[in-house]
Amino acid sequence: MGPSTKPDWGSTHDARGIASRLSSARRAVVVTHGKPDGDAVGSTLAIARALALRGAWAEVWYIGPVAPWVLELVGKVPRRVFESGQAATGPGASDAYDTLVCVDTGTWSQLAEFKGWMPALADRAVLIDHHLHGDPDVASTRLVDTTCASCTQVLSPVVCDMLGLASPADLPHEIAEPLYLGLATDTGWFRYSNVTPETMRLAGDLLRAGVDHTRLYRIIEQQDQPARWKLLGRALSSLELFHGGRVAVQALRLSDFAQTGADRNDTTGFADMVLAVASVQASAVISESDQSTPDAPLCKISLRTKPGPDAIDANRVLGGLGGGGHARAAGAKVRASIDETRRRLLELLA
Ligand SMILES: [Mn+2]
Repeated sequence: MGPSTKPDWGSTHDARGIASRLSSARRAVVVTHGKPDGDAVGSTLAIARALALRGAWAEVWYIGPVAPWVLELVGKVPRRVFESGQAATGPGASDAYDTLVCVDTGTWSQLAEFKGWMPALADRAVLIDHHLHGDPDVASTRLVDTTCASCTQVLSPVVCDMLGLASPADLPHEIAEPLYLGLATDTGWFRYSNVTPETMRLAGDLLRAGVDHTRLYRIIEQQDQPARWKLLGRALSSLELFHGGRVAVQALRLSDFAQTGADRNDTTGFADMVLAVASVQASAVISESDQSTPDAPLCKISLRTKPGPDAIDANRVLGGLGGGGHARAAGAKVRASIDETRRRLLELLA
């Protein structure tokens, strides 16, 4: 992921243009991808609070499940949480909202629950993202910067402009905190290859604005239940190396989840951990979906790859299975058994 990487669904506005558009909002609904992560939550909260400071009514609509820490950070921001996989009711083309803001995604596949009503608001939709791929018809007004490590990094000049501030260091704490949250989590707490001088400068400015980074780390990273670590034990026991040790695959069956009491979200980070093995260039976790049946098997792949001269493009590899994401982190869903999914993945990585 080099700084010259151009998104395939471009920006229509710059940060200033987006800020001026958002500054005229009166009633806004803010959405993001399902199972919102730190960047999705950080982006929604930062923009909702900036809109509120500008005198607008802004509410955040999440597609669950939401992790327990989410509600701790949401505070007083009005929010609704919809169930994953079920159409979420919305305002349609009504005048209830003059602005729709979509952050940290721009693909219909990640917004499926909202698809019944979102297209009717496309002409008053503002999209802010840092992903390489998206559907241009999600929003007519877009700011997409793939050189940014997080969506909150794309957002930070926008909220500064909305509030008339010269530097993120001047932001109120309630906005600096969610911006830092997105930056820290999407960079693996500033370890991933997407970290740039601009990332670190922004992090410094947000600390100057009063962010308590040790509090955020505790809230996000030190909340595991024992079941997750039991599941990790299963995942590591399943670890196999292929292609001369370059490719690592862990596999989790439905029974692993059932017997440990862990849930789907508990696999977060498992693929990354195995990149610690010297020979491994690509690390995958294949997990059987809870919608999988013997007749219609369904598996989820999560792929992480190491940066460097021999870097494998995870987005390109999983594109071959109908998935995608970033160069170093991507995902896919495959209608096949674990064994067949592994076979197809290894073929693409050969
Ligand atoms: Mn993100």
